[in-house]
Amino acid sequence: MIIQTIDTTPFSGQKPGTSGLRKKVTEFAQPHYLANFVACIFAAVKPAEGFAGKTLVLGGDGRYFNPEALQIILKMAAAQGFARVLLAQNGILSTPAASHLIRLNQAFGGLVLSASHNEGGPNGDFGIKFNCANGGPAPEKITDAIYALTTSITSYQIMDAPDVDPSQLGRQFVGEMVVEVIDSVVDYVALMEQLFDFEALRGLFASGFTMKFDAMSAVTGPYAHAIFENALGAPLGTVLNGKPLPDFGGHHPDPNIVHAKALYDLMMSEHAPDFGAASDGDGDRNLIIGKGMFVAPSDSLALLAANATCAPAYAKGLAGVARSMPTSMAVDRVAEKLGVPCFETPTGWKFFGNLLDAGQITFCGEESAGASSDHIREKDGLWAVLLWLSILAVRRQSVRDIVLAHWAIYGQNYYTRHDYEAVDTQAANQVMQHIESQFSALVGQQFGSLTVSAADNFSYHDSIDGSVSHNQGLRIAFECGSRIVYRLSGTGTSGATIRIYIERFESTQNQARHNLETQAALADLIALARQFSNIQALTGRAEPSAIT
Ligand code: G16
Repeated sequence: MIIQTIDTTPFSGQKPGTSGLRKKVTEFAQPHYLANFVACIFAAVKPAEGFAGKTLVLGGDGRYFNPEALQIILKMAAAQGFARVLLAQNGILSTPAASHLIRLNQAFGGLVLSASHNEGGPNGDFGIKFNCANGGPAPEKITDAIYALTTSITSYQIMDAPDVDPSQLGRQFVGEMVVEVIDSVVDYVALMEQLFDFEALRGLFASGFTMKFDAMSAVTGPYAHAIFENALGAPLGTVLNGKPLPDFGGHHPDPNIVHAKALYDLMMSEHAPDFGAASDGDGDRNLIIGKGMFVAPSDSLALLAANATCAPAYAKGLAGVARSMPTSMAVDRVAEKLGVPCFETPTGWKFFGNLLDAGQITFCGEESAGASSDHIREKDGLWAVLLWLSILAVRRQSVRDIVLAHWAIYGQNYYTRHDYEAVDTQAANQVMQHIESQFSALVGQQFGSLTVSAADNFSYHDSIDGSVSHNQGLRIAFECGSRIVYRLSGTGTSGATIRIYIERFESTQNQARHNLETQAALADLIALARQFSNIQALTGRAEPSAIT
Protein backbone atom coordinates (compact mmCIF):
# COMPACT_ATOMS: atom_id res chain seq x y z
CA MET A 1 0.00 0.00 0.00
CA ILE A 2 1.20 3.47 -0.78
CA ILE A 3 1.15 6.49 1.52
CA GLN A 4 0.04 9.50 -0.48
CA THR A 5 0.91 13.08 0.39
CA ILE A 6 -1.98 15.36 -0.55
CA ASP A 7 -1.41 19.08 -1.03
CA THR A 8 -3.96 21.22 0.75
CA THR A 9 -4.55 24.76 1.96
CA PRO A 10 -5.60 25.90 5.44
CA PHE A 11 -9.34 26.33 5.99
CA SER A 12 -10.40 29.28 8.06
CA GLY A 13 -12.60 28.63 11.06
CA GLN A 14 -11.32 25.19 12.08
CA LYS A 15 -11.30 26.26 15.71
CA PRO A 16 -12.37 23.62 18.23
CA GLY A 17 -15.19 24.83 20.51
CA THR A 18 -16.48 23.62 23.87
CA SER A 19 -16.28 20.02 22.65
CA GLY A 20 -14.24 19.51 19.46
CA LEU A 21 -14.99 20.95 16.03
CA ARG A 22 -18.65 21.29 15.00
CA LYS A 23 -19.74 22.51 11.59
CA LYS A 24 -22.46 21.89 9.04
CA VAL A 25 -22.15 18.56 7.19
CA THR A 26 -21.89 20.58 3.97
CA GLU A 27 -18.73 22.22 5.30
CA PHE A 28 -17.17 18.99 6.59
CA ALA A 29 -17.94 17.18 3.33
CA GLN A 30 -15.88 19.64 1.24
CA PRO A 31 -12.79 17.99 -0.23
CA HIS A 32 -9.94 17.84 2.33
CA TYR A 33 -11.91 19.62 5.09
CA LEU A 34 -12.15 16.66 7.49
CA ALA A 35 -8.71 15.35 6.48
CA ASN A 36 -7.13 18.75 7.17
CA PHE A 37 -8.52 18.81 10.68
CA VAL A 38 -7.61 15.19 11.42
CA ALA A 39 -4.06 15.80 10.17
CA CYS A 40 -3.79 18.74 12.58
CA ILE A 41 -5.06 16.60 15.46
CA PHE A 42 -2.47 13.91 14.72
CA ALA A 43 0.29 16.53 14.39
CA ALA A 44 -0.70 18.20 17.67
CA VAL A 45 -0.70 15.00 19.72
CA LYS A 46 2.10 13.02 18.01
CA PRO A 47 4.63 11.82 20.59
CA ALA A 48 8.36 12.08 19.87
CA GLU A 49 8.50 8.33 19.23
CA GLY A 50 5.58 8.48 16.77
CA PHE A 51 2.46 6.31 16.78
CA ALA A 52 4.17 2.93 16.27
CA GLY A 53 2.72 0.33 18.65
CA LYS A 54 -0.16 2.63 19.62
CA THR A 55 -3.92 2.02 19.59
CA LEU A 56 -6.60 4.50 18.53
CA VAL A 57 -10.31 4.12 19.40
CA LEU A 58 -12.75 5.20 16.68
CA GLY A 59 -16.51 5.53 16.35
CA GLY A 60 -19.33 8.02 16.49
CA ASP A 61 -23.01 8.65 16.98
CA GLY A 62 -24.02 7.28 13.56
CA ARG A 63 -25.04 10.66 12.19
CA TYR A 64 -24.85 11.62 8.54
CA PHE A 65 -21.27 11.60 7.09
CA ASN A 66 -20.03 9.17 9.78
CA PRO A 67 -19.42 6.28 7.32
CA GLU A 68 -17.35 8.43 4.93
CA ALA A 69 -15.41 10.05 7.78
CA LEU A 70 -14.52 6.66 9.32
CA GLN A 71 -12.85 5.48 6.11
CA ILE A 72 -10.84 8.69 5.71
CA ILE A 73 -9.64 8.56 9.33
CA LEU A 74 -8.68 4.86 9.15
CA LYS A 75 -6.49 5.50 6.10
CA MET A 76 -4.91 8.56 7.71
CA ALA A 77 -4.23 6.64 10.95
CA ALA A 78 -2.54 3.90 8.91
CA ALA A 79 -0.39 6.51 7.14
CA GLN A 80 0.62 7.86 10.57
CA GLY A 81 1.85 4.41 11.63
CA PHE A 82 -0.74 3.51 14.29
CA ALA A 83 -0.49 -0.20 15.15
CA ARG A 84 -4.18 -0.74 15.77
CA VAL A 85 -7.57 0.93 15.61
CA LEU A 86 -10.44 -0.33 17.76
CA LEU A 87 -13.40 0.45 15.54
CA ALA A 88 -16.92 0.22 16.93
CA GLN A 89 -19.14 -2.01 14.81
CA ASN A 90 -20.97 0.07 12.21
CA GLY A 91 -19.18 3.02 13.76
CA ILE A 92 -21.75 3.15 16.60
CA LEU A 93 -19.93 4.30 19.73
CA SER A 94 -21.33 6.54 22.44
CA THR A 95 -19.04 9.20 23.92
CA PRO A 96 -19.01 7.53 27.38
CA ALA A 97 -18.35 4.11 25.84
CA ALA A 98 -15.45 5.64 23.86
CA SER A 99 -13.98 7.07 27.03
CA HIS A 100 -14.24 3.65 28.69
CA LEU A 101 -12.72 1.79 25.71
CA ILE A 102 -9.71 4.13 25.68
CA ARG A 103 -9.06 3.52 29.38
CA LEU A 104 -9.79 -0.22 29.27
CA ASN A 105 -7.42 -0.82 26.35
CA GLN A 106 -4.79 1.71 27.42
CA ALA A 107 -5.21 3.29 24.02
CA PHE A 108 -3.27 6.37 22.95
CA GLY A 109 -6.58 8.18 22.50
CA GLY A 110 -9.76 8.20 20.50
CA LEU A 111 -11.70 10.07 17.86
CA VAL A 112 -15.45 10.46 18.29
CA LEU A 113 -17.51 11.58 15.31
CA SER A 114 -20.45 13.47 16.72
CA ALA A 115 -22.05 16.87 17.01
CA SER A 116 -23.71 15.71 20.21
CA HIS A 117 -27.22 17.09 20.64
CA ASN A 118 -27.11 19.16 17.43
CA GLU A 119 -29.39 18.21 14.53
CA GLY A 120 -28.18 15.62 11.99
CA GLY A 121 -28.95 14.75 8.37
CA PRO A 122 -27.40 16.12 5.17
CA ASN A 123 -28.13 19.72 6.17
CA GLY A 124 -27.47 19.20 9.85
CA ASP A 125 -24.26 19.27 11.85
CA PHE A 126 -21.22 17.02 12.01
CA GLY A 127 -18.42 17.08 14.54
CA ILE A 128 -15.21 15.44 15.64
CA LYS A 129 -13.37 15.44 18.94
CA PHE A 130 -10.15 13.90 20.19
CA ASN A 131 -10.02 12.22 23.59
CA CYS A 132 -6.71 11.59 25.34
CA ALA A 133 -5.29 8.49 27.01
CA ASN A 134 -7.19 9.25 30.24
CA GLY A 135 -10.41 8.94 28.20
CA GLY A 136 -11.22 12.64 28.52
CA PRO A 137 -11.63 15.47 26.01
CA ALA A 138 -8.41 17.13 24.88
CA PRO A 139 -7.48 19.99 27.23
CA GLU A 140 -7.16 23.58 26.01
CA LYS A 141 -3.42 23.40 25.37
CA ILE A 142 -4.05 20.62 22.82
CA THR A 143 -7.09 22.25 21.19
CA ASP A 144 -5.12 25.51 20.91
CA ALA A 145 -2.26 23.63 19.23
CA ILE A 146 -4.68 21.93 16.82
CA TYR A 147 -6.16 25.29 15.87
CA ALA A 148 -2.74 26.84 15.30
CA LEU A 149 -1.85 23.99 12.94
CA THR A 150 -5.11 24.39 10.95
CA THR A 151 -4.01 27.90 10.03
CA SER A 152 -0.78 26.73 8.40
CA ILE A 153 -1.29 23.16 7.12
CA THR A 154 -0.12 22.60 3.53
CA SER A 155 -0.36 18.82 3.12
CA TYR A 156 -1.51 15.62 4.80
CA GLN A 157 -0.81 11.93 4.42
CA ILE A 158 -3.27 9.16 3.68
CA MET A 159 -2.91 5.49 2.79
CA ASP A 160 -4.15 4.47 -0.63
CA ALA A 161 -6.07 1.37 0.52
CA PRO A 162 -9.46 -0.30 0.12
CA ASP A 163 -12.28 0.56 2.54
CA VAL A 164 -12.78 -1.44 5.71
CA ASP A 165 -16.15 -3.16 6.31
CA PRO A 166 -17.31 -1.71 9.65
CA SER A 167 -20.15 -4.23 9.96
CA GLN A 168 -17.80 -7.26 10.18
CA LEU A 169 -16.67 -8.04 13.71
CA GLY A 170 -13.05 -9.15 13.94
CA ARG A 171 -9.72 -8.19 12.34
CA GLN A 172 -9.11 -6.39 9.08
CA PHE A 173 -6.08 -4.44 7.85
CA VAL A 174 -5.33 -1.07 6.35
CA GLY A 175 -1.76 -1.50 5.16
CA GLU A 176 -0.03 -2.96 8.22
CA MET A 177 -2.43 -1.38 10.67
CA VAL A 178 -4.87 -3.77 12.37
CA VAL A 179 -8.48 -2.65 12.45
CA GLU A 180 -10.34 -4.56 15.12
CA VAL A 181 -14.08 -4.17 14.73
CA ILE A 182 -15.68 -4.62 18.16
CA ASP A 183 -19.13 -4.58 19.72
CA SER A 184 -18.82 -1.50 21.91
CA VAL A 185 -21.94 -2.32 23.92
CA VAL A 186 -20.44 -5.37 25.68
CA ASP A 187 -17.63 -3.58 27.53
CA TYR A 188 -19.86 -0.67 28.49
CA VAL A 189 -22.53 -2.94 29.98
CA ALA A 190 -19.81 -4.80 31.93
CA LEU A 191 -18.63 -1.48 33.39
CA MET A 192 -22.17 -0.54 34.47
CA GLU A 193 -22.51 -3.96 36.14
CA GLN A 194 -19.41 -3.19 38.21
CA LEU A 195 -20.84 0.13 39.39
CA PHE A 196 -24.46 -0.75 40.05
CA ASP A 197 -26.32 -3.59 41.75
CA PHE A 198 -28.05 -5.13 38.72
CA GLU A 199 -29.76 -7.72 40.95
CA ALA A 200 -31.43 -4.93 42.93
CA LEU A 201 -32.41 -3.13 39.73
CA ARG A 202 -33.88 -6.36 38.32
CA GLY A 203 -35.88 -6.53 41.55
CA LEU A 204 -37.15 -2.99 40.98
CA PHE A 205 -38.49 -3.86 37.52
CA ALA A 206 -39.82 -7.22 38.75
CA SER A 207 -41.85 -5.34 41.37
CA GLY A 208 -43.84 -3.66 38.58
CA PHE A 209 -41.84 -0.42 38.35
CA THR A 210 -42.36 1.15 34.92
CA MET A 211 -40.08 3.34 32.82
CA LYS A 212 -39.69 4.82 29.35
CA PHE A 213 -36.27 5.67 27.99
CA ASP A 214 -36.17 7.78 24.83
CA ALA A 215 -32.98 7.08 22.87
CA MET A 216 -34.03 9.79 20.38
CA SER A 217 -33.00 7.60 17.37
CA ALA A 218 -29.42 8.27 18.42
CA VAL A 219 -26.49 6.30 19.73
CA THR A 220 -27.80 5.04 23.10
CA GLY A 221 -30.47 2.76 21.57
CA PRO A 222 -28.33 -0.43 21.41
CA TYR A 223 -26.86 0.23 24.88
CA ALA A 224 -30.29 0.93 26.39
CA HIS A 225 -31.88 -2.21 24.88
CA ALA A 226 -28.99 -4.28 26.26
CA ILE A 227 -29.13 -2.76 29.75
CA PHE A 228 -32.80 -2.07 30.51
CA GLU A 229 -34.62 -4.72 28.50
CA ASN A 230 -32.06 -7.55 28.34
CA ALA A 231 -30.02 -7.26 31.54
CA LEU A 232 -32.57 -5.70 33.90
CA GLY A 233 -35.72 -7.38 32.63
CA ALA A 234 -37.73 -4.26 31.80
CA PRO A 235 -40.45 -5.11 29.28
CA LEU A 236 -39.75 -4.69 25.55
CA GLY A 237 -40.97 -1.25 24.58
CA THR A 238 -39.31 0.37 27.59
CA VAL A 239 -36.77 1.84 25.13
CA LEU A 240 -38.32 4.25 22.63
CA ASN A 241 -36.66 5.29 19.34
CA GLY A 242 -33.93 2.70 19.96
CA LYS A 243 -32.53 2.45 16.44
CA PRO A 244 -29.72 4.93 15.61
CA LEU A 245 -30.59 6.82 12.41
CA PRO A 246 -28.29 9.13 10.39
CA ASP A 247 -30.81 11.98 10.68
CA PHE A 248 -32.21 11.00 14.12
CA GLY A 249 -35.58 10.51 12.45
CA GLY A 250 -35.65 14.23 11.61
CA HIS A 251 -35.61 15.14 15.30
CA HIS A 252 -33.20 17.21 17.32
CA PRO A 253 -31.44 14.68 19.61
CA ASP A 254 -31.32 17.08 22.54
CA PRO A 255 -32.81 15.59 25.72
CA ASN A 256 -34.64 18.58 27.12
CA ILE A 257 -38.29 19.32 27.59
CA VAL A 258 -38.46 21.10 24.22
CA HIS A 259 -36.98 18.36 22.02
CA ALA A 260 -38.06 15.35 24.10
CA LYS A 261 -41.57 16.79 24.24
CA ALA A 262 -43.36 13.51 23.55
CA LEU A 263 -41.68 11.94 26.59
CA TYR A 264 -42.33 15.05 28.67
CA ASP A 265 -46.03 15.08 27.72
CA LEU A 266 -46.31 11.39 28.56
CA MET A 267 -44.70 11.95 31.96
CA MET A 268 -47.11 14.79 32.71
CA SER A 269 -50.15 12.71 31.67
CA GLU A 270 -52.27 10.28 33.65
CA HIS A 271 -50.64 7.39 31.71
CA ALA A 272 -47.17 8.30 32.93
CA PRO A 273 -44.88 5.42 33.92
CA ASP A 274 -42.97 5.74 37.21
CA PHE A 275 -39.86 7.11 35.54
CA GLY A 276 -38.88 8.75 32.24
CA ALA A 277 -35.42 9.43 30.86
CA ALA A 278 -33.67 10.31 27.62
CA SER A 279 -30.18 10.78 26.23
CA ASP A 280 -28.71 12.79 23.38
CA GLY A 281 -27.01 12.20 20.02
CA ASP A 282 -23.78 10.76 21.44
CA GLY A 283 -25.14 9.44 24.75
CA ASP A 284 -23.41 11.72 27.21
CA ARG A 285 -26.36 13.87 28.31
CA ASN A 286 -29.38 12.84 30.35
CA LEU A 287 -32.94 13.98 30.94
CA ILE A 288 -34.76 12.80 34.07
CA ILE A 289 -38.52 13.14 34.56
CA GLY A 290 -40.66 11.56 37.25
CA LYS A 291 -44.43 11.21 37.14
CA GLY A 292 -45.52 14.84 36.88
CA MET A 293 -42.06 16.06 37.91
CA PHE A 294 -39.26 17.32 35.65
CA VAL A 295 -35.89 17.27 37.41
CA ALA A 296 -33.66 20.17 36.33
CA PRO A 297 -30.11 18.98 35.51
CA SER A 298 -28.54 21.08 38.28
CA ASP A 299 -30.99 19.60 40.82
CA SER A 300 -30.36 16.13 39.45
CA LEU A 301 -26.61 16.53 40.05
CA ALA A 302 -27.27 17.63 43.64
CA LEU A 303 -29.67 14.73 44.22
CA LEU A 304 -27.26 12.18 42.76
CA ALA A 305 -24.50 13.47 45.04
CA ALA A 306 -26.75 13.44 48.11
CA ASN A 307 -27.86 9.86 47.40
CA ALA A 308 -24.64 8.45 45.91
CA THR A 309 -24.31 5.72 48.51
CA CYS A 310 -27.38 3.98 47.01
CA ALA A 311 -25.01 2.45 44.42
CA PRO A 312 -22.28 -0.03 45.47
CA ALA A 313 -19.52 1.85 43.62
CA TYR A 314 -20.09 4.94 45.77
CA ALA A 315 -21.03 3.21 49.05
CA LYS A 316 -17.99 4.73 50.76
CA GLY A 317 -19.06 8.27 49.82
CA LEU A 318 -17.59 10.92 47.57
CA ALA A 319 -14.12 12.46 47.64
CA GLY A 320 -15.49 15.74 46.30
CA VAL A 321 -17.74 17.17 43.60
CA ALA A 322 -17.40 19.72 40.82
CA ARG A 323 -19.81 21.71 38.70
CA SER A 324 -19.38 24.06 35.79
CA MET A 325 -19.64 27.72 36.75
CA PRO A 326 -23.11 28.39 35.26
CA THR A 327 -24.57 25.25 36.88
CA SER A 328 -26.81 26.08 39.85
CA MET A 329 -25.25 26.02 43.29
CA ALA A 330 -27.58 23.25 44.53
CA VAL A 331 -24.73 20.73 44.62
CA ASP A 332 -22.58 23.13 46.67
CA ARG A 333 -25.01 22.74 49.56
CA VAL A 334 -24.86 18.97 49.35
CA ALA A 335 -21.04 19.07 49.35
CA GLU A 336 -21.11 21.34 52.39
CA LYS A 337 -23.35 18.93 54.27
CA LEU A 338 -21.21 15.93 53.23
CA GLY A 339 -18.10 17.83 54.29
CA VAL A 340 -16.38 17.37 50.92
CA PRO A 341 -14.90 20.00 48.58
CA CYS A 342 -16.92 21.48 45.71
CA PHE A 343 -15.00 22.86 42.71
CA GLU A 344 -16.29 25.42 40.21
CA THR A 345 -14.86 24.96 36.70
CA PRO A 346 -15.54 26.58 33.32
CA THR A 347 -18.15 25.08 30.99
CA GLY A 348 -16.80 22.01 29.18
CA TRP A 349 -16.11 18.51 30.41
CA LYS A 350 -12.38 18.86 29.71
CA PHE A 351 -12.04 21.02 32.84
CA PHE A 352 -13.06 18.15 35.14
CA GLY A 353 -10.31 15.83 33.85
CA ASN A 354 -7.46 16.93 36.11
CA LEU A 355 -9.63 16.88 39.24
CA LEU A 356 -10.87 13.38 38.41
CA ASP A 357 -7.36 12.11 37.57
CA ALA A 358 -6.05 13.53 40.86
CA GLY A 359 -8.84 11.79 42.83
CA GLN A 360 -10.10 15.12 44.19
CA ILE A 361 -13.64 14.58 42.95
CA THR A 362 -15.88 11.55 42.43
CA PHE A 363 -18.91 13.25 40.79
CA CYS A 364 -19.21 16.20 38.44
CA GLY A 365 -21.91 17.74 36.32
CA GLU A 366 -23.26 20.63 34.33
CA GLU A 367 -26.48 22.52 33.80
CA SER A 368 -26.37 21.37 30.16
CA ALA A 369 -27.68 17.95 31.24
CA GLY A 370 -24.39 16.22 31.87
CA ALA A 371 -23.42 14.25 34.95
CA SER A 372 -20.86 11.54 35.55
CA SER A 373 -18.33 10.07 37.94
CA ASP A 374 -14.71 8.98 38.04
CA HIS A 375 -15.56 5.71 36.20
CA ILE A 376 -14.70 7.45 32.91
CA ARG A 377 -13.64 10.95 31.83
CA GLU A 378 -16.81 12.00 30.00
CA LYS A 379 -20.34 12.69 31.02
CA ASP A 380 -22.53 9.63 30.84
CA GLY A 381 -26.27 9.67 30.14
CA LEU A 382 -27.03 6.02 30.93
CA TRP A 383 -24.89 6.14 34.07
CA ALA A 384 -27.08 8.99 35.39
CA VAL A 385 -30.22 6.97 34.59
CA LEU A 386 -28.82 3.88 36.35
CA LEU A 387 -27.88 5.90 39.41
CA TRP A 388 -31.39 7.35 39.54
CA LEU A 389 -32.81 3.81 39.26
CA SER A 390 -30.49 2.72 42.08
CA ILE A 391 -31.82 5.52 44.29
CA LEU A 392 -35.41 4.60 43.44
CA ALA A 393 -34.66 0.91 44.17
CA VAL A 394 -33.31 1.75 47.63
CA ARG A 395 -35.71 4.51 48.66
CA ARG A 396 -38.87 3.12 47.03
CA GLN A 397 -40.34 6.63 46.82
CA SER A 398 -41.53 8.54 43.76
CA VAL A 399 -39.20 10.94 41.98
CA ARG A 400 -41.45 13.78 43.12
CA ASP A 401 -41.22 12.80 46.79
CA ILE A 402 -37.45 12.45 46.56
CA VAL A 403 -37.08 15.92 44.99
CA LEU A 404 -39.43 17.59 47.49
CA ALA A 405 -37.63 15.92 50.41
CA HIS A 406 -34.32 17.19 49.00
CA TRP A 407 -35.56 20.78 48.81
CA ALA A 408 -36.91 20.51 52.37
CA ILE A 409 -33.40 19.62 53.59
CA TYR A 410 -31.20 21.79 51.36
CA GLY A 411 -33.43 24.60 50.12
CA GLN A 412 -34.33 25.12 46.47
CA ASN A 413 -32.32 26.74 43.69
CA TYR A 414 -34.78 28.10 41.13
CA TYR A 415 -32.94 28.02 37.84
CA THR A 416 -33.50 28.78 34.18
CA ARG A 417 -31.45 29.26 31.02
CA HIS A 418 -32.51 31.67 28.29
CA ASP A 419 -30.82 31.09 24.92
CA TYR A 420 -30.64 33.62 22.10
CA GLU A 421 -29.59 31.47 19.14
CA ALA A 422 -28.08 32.38 15.76
CA VAL A 423 -27.42 35.98 16.81
CA ASP A 424 -25.10 38.08 14.65
CA THR A 425 -21.60 37.41 16.06
CA GLN A 426 -20.66 41.08 16.26
CA ALA A 427 -23.89 41.94 18.09
CA ALA A 428 -23.28 39.08 20.54
CA ASN A 429 -19.79 40.40 21.28
CA GLN A 430 -21.25 43.88 21.82
CA VAL A 431 -23.72 42.47 24.34
CA MET A 432 -20.88 40.88 26.32
CA GLN A 433 -18.78 44.06 26.19
CA HIS A 434 -21.75 46.16 27.27
CA ILE A 435 -22.37 43.97 30.32
CA GLU A 436 -18.72 43.94 31.36
CA SER A 437 -18.37 47.70 30.97
CA GLN A 438 -20.93 48.21 33.77
CA PHE A 439 -19.34 45.90 36.33
CA SER A 440 -17.77 48.47 38.61
CA ALA A 441 -20.89 50.67 38.55
CA LEU A 442 -23.19 47.73 39.34
CA VAL A 443 -21.51 46.48 42.50
CA GLY A 444 -23.34 47.80 45.55
CA GLN A 445 -26.35 49.02 43.55
CA GLN A 446 -29.81 48.04 44.70
CA PHE A 447 -32.59 46.93 42.33
CA GLY A 448 -35.82 46.44 44.27
CA SER A 449 -34.99 43.84 46.91
CA LEU A 450 -31.83 42.76 45.06
CA THR A 451 -28.39 44.23 45.76
CA VAL A 452 -25.44 43.40 43.51
CA SER A 453 -22.60 42.02 45.63
CA ALA A 454 -20.01 41.16 42.95
CA ALA A 455 -19.48 41.13 39.19
CA ASP A 456 -16.62 39.57 37.27
CA ASN A 457 -15.43 37.79 34.15
CA PHE A 458 -14.78 34.23 35.36
CA SER A 459 -11.19 32.95 35.14
CA TYR A 460 -10.35 29.41 36.20
CA HIS A 461 -7.08 28.54 37.89
CA ASP A 462 -6.50 24.81 37.56
CA SER A 463 -4.93 23.82 40.86
CA ILE A 464 -3.49 20.61 39.40
CA ASP A 465 -1.60 21.79 36.30
CA GLY A 466 -1.44 25.51 37.14
CA SER A 467 -3.08 26.58 33.88
CA VAL A 468 -5.39 29.60 33.77
CA SER A 469 -8.44 29.90 31.49
CA HIS A 470 -9.77 33.41 31.04
CA ASN A 471 -13.06 34.76 29.67
CA GLN A 472 -15.22 31.88 30.85
CA GLY A 473 -18.43 33.83 31.41
CA LEU A 474 -19.71 37.02 33.05
CA ARG A 475 -21.11 36.68 36.56
CA ILE A 476 -23.30 39.08 38.48
CA ALA A 477 -23.97 37.96 42.05
CA PHE A 478 -26.53 39.33 44.49
CA GLU A 479 -26.40 39.48 48.27
CA CYS A 480 -29.20 36.94 48.70
CA GLY A 481 -27.29 34.22 46.78
CA SER A 482 -29.03 34.86 43.44
CA ARG A 483 -26.95 35.06 40.24
CA ILE A 484 -27.09 36.06 36.62
CA VAL A 485 -24.45 34.54 34.31
CA TYR A 486 -23.85 35.38 30.64
CA ARG A 487 -21.86 33.19 28.24
CA LEU A 488 -21.38 32.70 24.54
CA SER A 489 -21.98 29.07 23.53
CA GLY A 490 -19.07 27.09 22.15
CA THR A 491 -21.12 24.42 20.36
CA GLY A 492 -23.35 26.29 17.89
CA THR A 493 -22.75 26.27 14.14
CA SER A 494 -24.63 29.38 12.96
CA GLY A 495 -23.70 32.83 14.22
CA ALA A 496 -23.43 33.15 18.00
CA THR A 497 -25.63 31.87 20.80
CA ILE A 498 -25.93 33.99 23.93
CA ARG A 499 -26.82 31.99 27.02
CA ILE A 500 -28.22 33.73 30.11
CA TYR A 501 -28.33 31.59 33.24
CA ILE A 502 -30.51 32.83 36.09
CA GLU A 503 -30.67 31.45 39.59
CA ARG A 504 -32.35 32.29 42.89
CA PHE A 505 -32.01 30.45 46.16
CA GLU A 506 -34.93 29.90 48.52
CA SER A 507 -33.87 28.62 51.90
CA THR A 508 -35.63 25.84 53.77
CA GLN A 509 -37.12 28.49 56.06
CA ASN A 510 -39.12 29.86 53.17
CA GLN A 511 -41.24 26.79 52.35
CA ALA A 512 -44.13 28.94 51.13
CA ARG A 513 -42.00 30.04 48.19
CA HIS A 514 -41.07 26.49 47.18
CA ASN A 515 -42.35 24.86 44.00
CA LEU A 516 -43.47 28.10 42.36
CA GLU A 517 -43.53 28.13 38.57
CA THR A 518 -39.86 28.68 37.67
CA GLN A 519 -40.17 31.62 35.27
CA ALA A 520 -42.51 33.41 37.70
CA ALA A 521 -40.16 32.82 40.62
CA LEU A 522 -37.31 34.35 38.60
CA ALA A 523 -39.24 37.19 36.92
CA ASP A 524 -37.39 40.08 38.61
CA LEU A 525 -33.97 38.56 37.82
CA ILE A 526 -34.98 37.85 34.21
CA ALA A 527 -35.97 41.50 33.80
CA LEU A 528 -32.64 42.63 35.30
CA ALA A 529 -30.71 40.23 33.05
CA ARG A 530 -32.28 41.87 30.00
CA GLN A 531 -31.74 45.35 31.37
CA PHE A 532 -28.03 44.82 32.18
CA SER A 533 -27.34 43.32 28.74
CA ASN A 534 -29.46 45.70 26.66
CA ILE A 535 -30.01 42.58 24.59
CA GLN A 536 -33.11 43.70 22.75
CA ALA A 537 -31.56 46.92 21.43
CA LEU A 538 -28.23 45.30 20.55
CA THR A 539 -29.52 42.10 18.91
CA GLY A 540 -33.06 43.01 17.86
CA ARG A 541 -34.37 40.03 19.85
CA ALA A 542 -37.27 40.73 22.21
CA GLU A 543 -37.44 37.16 23.53
CA PRO A 544 -35.04 34.22 23.78
CA SER A 545 -35.24 31.45 21.18
CA ALA A 546 -35.30 28.76 23.83
CA ILE A 547 -36.07 28.68 27.54
CA THR A 548 -35.06 25.64 29.54
C1 G16 B 1 -20.50 20.23 25.32
C2 G16 B 1 -19.54 19.90 26.41
C3 G16 B 1 -20.17 20.19 27.74
C4 G16 B 1 -20.67 21.62 27.80
C5 G16 B 1 -21.54 21.94 26.61
C6 G16 B 1 -21.78 23.42 26.61
O1 G16 B 1 -21.61 19.38 25.47
O2 G16 B 1 -19.18 18.52 26.33
O3 G16 B 1 -19.23 19.92 28.74
O4 G16 B 1 -21.42 21.85 28.95
O5 G16 B 1 -20.88 21.58 25.43
O6 G16 B 1 -22.28 23.85 25.43
P1 G16 B 1 -22.31 25.41 25.08
O7 G16 B 1 -20.89 25.86 24.92
O8 G16 B 1 -23.11 25.43 23.83
O9 G16 B 1 -23.01 26.06 26.22
P2 G16 B 1 -22.01 18.33 24.33
O10 G16 B 1 -23.03 17.44 24.98
O11 G16 B 1 -22.56 19.20 23.25
O12 G16 B 1 -20.74 17.64 23.97
